[in-house]
Amino acid sequence: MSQENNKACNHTDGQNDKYVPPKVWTQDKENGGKFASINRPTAGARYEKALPVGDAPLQLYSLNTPNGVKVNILLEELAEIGVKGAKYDAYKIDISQGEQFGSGFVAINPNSKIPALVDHSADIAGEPIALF
Ligand SMILES: N[C@@H](CCC(=O)N[C@@H](CS)C(=O)NCC(=O)O)C(=O)O
Repeated sequence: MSQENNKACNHTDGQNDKYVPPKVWTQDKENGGKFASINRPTAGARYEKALPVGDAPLQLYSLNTPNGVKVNILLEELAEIGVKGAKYDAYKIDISQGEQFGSGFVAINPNSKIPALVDHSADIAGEPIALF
């Protein structure tokens, strides 16, 4: 890694020096904005909801946001050049309705962010691999 890159990755360097996160997060005021208002200083599922699972090796849970479509674009490009292992089923996770906080989604991405993908063609200790 170059010295310049090393500096850019060093989070104790520069503007974040003075920030000390609290031991316990509390929400003392409402956030503004459509998406900021759904954020909380906690993580984890907010309600029980299993995710659908289809027959394709890859199961994609996402939405057509600029971040969300990137995985679809990659998988479509791979299909175009004949990569059989890139076959996928896609499911909509409507982040404006809080679907990223359902228990099934949180189990594959504790960050509650789309896109998330589960690879059923690979496994670690008998479990499919979740990527996010
Ligand atoms: N680099 C980010 C991009 C994902 C991201 O920010 N997704 C947004 C939508 S584009 C999201 O899921 N937001 C829902 C939320 O914050 O509750 C990640 O993968 O963690």
